[in-house]
Amino acid sequence: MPSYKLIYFPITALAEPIRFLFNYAGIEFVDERFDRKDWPKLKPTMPFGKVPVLEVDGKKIDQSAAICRYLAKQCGLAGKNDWESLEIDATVDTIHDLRANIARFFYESNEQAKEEKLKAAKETVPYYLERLDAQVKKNGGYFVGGTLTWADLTFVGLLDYLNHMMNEDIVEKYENLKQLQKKVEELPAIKSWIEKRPPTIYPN
Ligand SMILES: N[C@@H](CCC(=O)N[C@@H](CS)C(=O)NCC(=O)O)C(=O)O
Repeated sequence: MPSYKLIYFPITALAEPIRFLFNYAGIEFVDERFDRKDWPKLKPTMPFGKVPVLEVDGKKIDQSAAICRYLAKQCGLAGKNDWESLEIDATVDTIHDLRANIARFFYESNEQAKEEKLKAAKETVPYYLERLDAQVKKNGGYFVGGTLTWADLTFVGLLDYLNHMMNEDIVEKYENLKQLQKKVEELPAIKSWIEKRPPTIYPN
């Protein structure tokens, strides 16, 4: 088994689906959370100046979804056939589109532009959530194939970050997504990870 070190800010966000997968798979990893003030010094040492970055036997690789897919393949969460794998990939890309829509407003520093982008997010977020909720309903309580996949772990892993940015529980009105969140958070490996993980304190 290679040695794994996951490098990220001291928050959940894009690293959390990866941490969920490591825990679900029972694979040991070093969960390295650097101090924000060290980022300018660390940034040039990352392949594309971004994190999360996974070090595999000392080799650095980035892109959170690619890392998740790699781990999912190792623990049977990547679909039963190519079609399911494609559905999972598409779902994960949609989840990241949703995240990008929210982040667009959240990280806007111009007050007026932020207001407009929030208005846009308030329309696009329900658009995505209605469809994701219907997808879960249609697929027996999971996003794909009636069984747990890394699309489910991605969604639930990102949820507290999305909630933080929207300043509300975004799945509150979506029964199927709410049930999915509950199911994932109650998986023994995920439950014990959530209990022991360091608290996320988002910067103001
Ligand atoms: N597509 C990449 C996005 C990575 C990304 O945007 N990372 C942000 C943090 S969430 C980052 O490194 N920001 C600091 C910077 O750009 O200097 C992934 O999914 O890993």
